Amino acid sequence: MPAQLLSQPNPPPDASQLPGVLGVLKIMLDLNVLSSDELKDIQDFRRAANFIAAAMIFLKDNVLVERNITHNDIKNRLLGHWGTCPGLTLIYAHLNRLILKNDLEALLIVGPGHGAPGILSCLWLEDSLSAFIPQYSRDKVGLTRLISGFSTPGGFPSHINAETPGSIHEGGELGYALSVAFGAVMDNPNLIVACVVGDGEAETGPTATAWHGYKYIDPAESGAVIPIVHVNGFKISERTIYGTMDDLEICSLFSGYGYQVRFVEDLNNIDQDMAASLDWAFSEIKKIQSAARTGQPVLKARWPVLILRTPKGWTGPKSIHGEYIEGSFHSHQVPLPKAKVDADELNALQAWLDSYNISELIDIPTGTPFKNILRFVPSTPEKRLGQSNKANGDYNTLITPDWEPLAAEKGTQESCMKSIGKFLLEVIKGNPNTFRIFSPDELVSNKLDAVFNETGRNFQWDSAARAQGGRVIEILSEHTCQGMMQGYTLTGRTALFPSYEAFLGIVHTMMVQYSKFVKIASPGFCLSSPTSTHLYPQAHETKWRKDIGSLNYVETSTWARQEHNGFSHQNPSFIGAVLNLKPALARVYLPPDSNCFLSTIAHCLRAKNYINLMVGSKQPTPVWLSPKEANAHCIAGASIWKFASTDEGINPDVVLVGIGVELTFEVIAAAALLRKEVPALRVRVVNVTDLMILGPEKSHPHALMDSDFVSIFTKDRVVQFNYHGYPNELRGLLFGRPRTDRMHISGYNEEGTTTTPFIMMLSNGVSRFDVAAAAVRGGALVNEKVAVDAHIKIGVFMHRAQKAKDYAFEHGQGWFFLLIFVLPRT
Ligand SMILES: Cc1ncc(C[n+]2csc(CCOP(=O)(O)OP(=O)(O)O)c2C)c(N)n1
Ligand SMILES: *[C@@H]1O[C@H](CO)[C@@H](O)[C@H](O)[C@H]1NC(C)=O
Ligand SMILES: *[C@@H]1O[C@H](CO)[C@@H](O)[C@H](O)[C@H]1NC(C)=O
Ligand SMILES: *[C@@H]1O[C@H](CO)[C@@H](O)[C@H](O)[C@H]1NC(C)=O
Ligand SMILES: CC(=O)N[C@H]1CO[C@H](CO)[C@@H](O)[C@@H]1O
Repeated sequence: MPAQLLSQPNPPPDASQLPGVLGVLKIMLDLNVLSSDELKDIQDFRRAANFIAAAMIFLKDNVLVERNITHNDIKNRLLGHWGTCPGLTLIYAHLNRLILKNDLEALLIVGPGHGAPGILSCLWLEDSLSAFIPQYSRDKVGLTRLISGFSTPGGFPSHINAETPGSIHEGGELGYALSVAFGAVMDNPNLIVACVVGDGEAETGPTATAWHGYKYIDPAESGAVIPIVHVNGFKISERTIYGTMDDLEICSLFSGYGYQVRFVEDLNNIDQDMAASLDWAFSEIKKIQSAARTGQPVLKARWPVLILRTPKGWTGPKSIHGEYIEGSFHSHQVPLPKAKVDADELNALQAWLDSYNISELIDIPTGTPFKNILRFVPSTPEKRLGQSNKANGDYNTLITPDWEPLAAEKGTQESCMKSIGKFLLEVIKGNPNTFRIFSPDELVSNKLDAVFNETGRNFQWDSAARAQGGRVIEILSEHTCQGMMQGYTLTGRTALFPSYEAFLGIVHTMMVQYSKFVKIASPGFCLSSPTSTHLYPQAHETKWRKDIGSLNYVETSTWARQEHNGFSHQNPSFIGAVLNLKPALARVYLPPDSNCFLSTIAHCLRAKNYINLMVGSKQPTPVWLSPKEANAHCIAGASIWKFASTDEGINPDVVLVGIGVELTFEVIAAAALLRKEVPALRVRVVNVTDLMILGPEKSHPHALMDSDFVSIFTKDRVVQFNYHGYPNELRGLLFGRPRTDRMHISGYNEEGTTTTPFIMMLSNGVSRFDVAAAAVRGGALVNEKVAVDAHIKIGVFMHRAQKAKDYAFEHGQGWFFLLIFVLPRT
């Protein structure tokens, strides 16, 4: 059956031309793209790669099958995924040809990352493993290590990860390969990223939305993705949706997404088919790119997509014990799981491995591949998929502007988001090709739109926005924003993901997967905290990976100001997600005012290899600190706010701690109330901007020494925390600090509705009245003067709270920031 080309080709490079009506046309292809020598050599490469991949799953000894295999040669635990490997080696072999032919700069992103053996075998063949990990030399010793060590302690794991040279994607949780690929090509005009999407993976929500990625790729400024859907028909044990779709269905679906679809499926001629298809895909890309690069961009350009149909577990055993293996889900993992004990399975394995005739491909005595099979391996190491600089260390240092000129005046009110919007505008000006913002349609809502003074949205299907180099991608898919940010960051650039607080949890597990990659990858961790000489467990496990920028999140539109959206928009749980990461990577900041936020974001965008979460308000809130004070405060992570404390905080009866903008505001308001109503009470107000300082000594590089902790929070006084997030998170952090029995934590308590901001504070027990009452209770334990009429004062505060509630119900509005705001000038 000849290969088919379905759906209409790209319109000629004429900006005025719209794509025609959907049609299906079949074009007979020239299936003599490869000469007979080339065909043999590319088939031999695949055959060698498939042998090595299969051997990796089974053999601990006799790895080149120099004698008949015995049960003793079989690994004790058989781990790995065979089914996807033959498809991956086919793609790899042909990408090499495409790279060599066109002198490309290319990366491969493998959605079915469980196919690690298929990729590792190709990396060994092209000698990219030993370039980073010398023990995997391209000889018998190295090959023996690779095969026998795979999936055993100390060897390569069974999923693609940061240890895999050339990889920029943690290959465990499926669904993200495509969005990562789109992020990687942005602002990399010469880069081609081939992206394999499994047909199981293609069923995921994140992949479904990522198909739209091209609508955000400007072919003049960015490179291109070649998506390859690997339709092998099965997932772990069920058929795939794509496997049951016929040509017209698949073609209609992808045409609707905006692609030109081409099937690669002629099993008798798969190499000619694949070679011709990749040539075609690349030539279509070139057409689109050269049109855009000569000032004639194609509106709604139709980019290529390949649909690769090969049997799952192709070239593996056909069947065993009466069950099909090749072409069925039985080949997904280990096709002969009892090979260690079952004679039939052992014989089947022998026959399977023999079928590759490995002695024709590798010189058995030395373990080196014969030259012909390496014909298409690029001779320049950096051109090999395993050694591209794009995957490893082309880090562009971000130029961060001074934020002090943008600072608000102490004593005024300013929105944290408006302030950092102005800062981001400067960042964009200073870094026109190495910084992007990925946002789920919330940039204006989050009050970050100052950036639009300099830049725009980069939406190629919007004729008003396209081809203008916009630095902002606004797609209403948190998954796609996250994936693009990952791809962009891991190829050496810097990105920011601002989001509503409530919805960042959508990418929780994606962020965790990414952090696993960074944990294994990053060399740059500071190993000791500034306050201790203790060394932290080394996070950096891959010595050869270089620095990358941090992943930067800004959470705003927080639960504290959801008076219009209400309960559905209240969910600070992403903080906890970041807190649970490896401490060396995780950074959570809740800057109390806009100057502190500026200082924080400037730091985060400069910092490398972290996951930074910054939480703040978009509403105008008091500016407590001058730029100089803000800097000092942010460096310290927490400090005693003398102006809000009694006697500058000396010798307190009670310590009140604010964490988060609104919650700190309530603490300061409580302190002012107490000064007036309970003058005998000695109050210390503490601001915490960096959550990580709270954890027990040595638990985190930022964690305070116990002695410093005590000097801020005292040895024995009641400490009342007013915390933005879920109280349990703070409890978890504080566990292990001296005398936690005196610490009380109020925080978001799952109470909310469409109401006033102040009622939101009241219903979660974090209002100034709650804080003031708690302060009196705590202070009464050590201060007789406070103790005598404590219950009366507490009654007054609770009464005032009720009055505030009544007022809001009567008037339909509250007085959030009206009440008291007298900032002493210092
Ligand atoms: C999000 C997610 N859900 C479930 C799994 C478990 N899982 C691992 S492999 C797999 C099937 C993958 O099928 P496909 O993408 O077609 O890959 P291939 O057939 O090429 O192995 C599943 C469901 C996973 N890794 N990630
Ligand atoms: C290896 O096994 C095959 C059958 O699988 C058998 O024909 C052959 O004789 C065996 N060779 C040796 C050296 O035992
Ligand atoms: C392996 O060698 C045998 C015997 O020479 C031959 O029949 C078979 O086709 C070869 N297999 C491959 C995949 O080249
Ligand atoms: C944006 O541009 C407008 C009009 O040119 C100007 O008034 C405003 O100050 C600018 N804002 C920033 C943050 O530069
Ligand atoms: C106003 C005030 O007290 N600010 C303090 C916040 O923390 C920093 C760092 O410790 C101090 O330098 C500031 O004085």
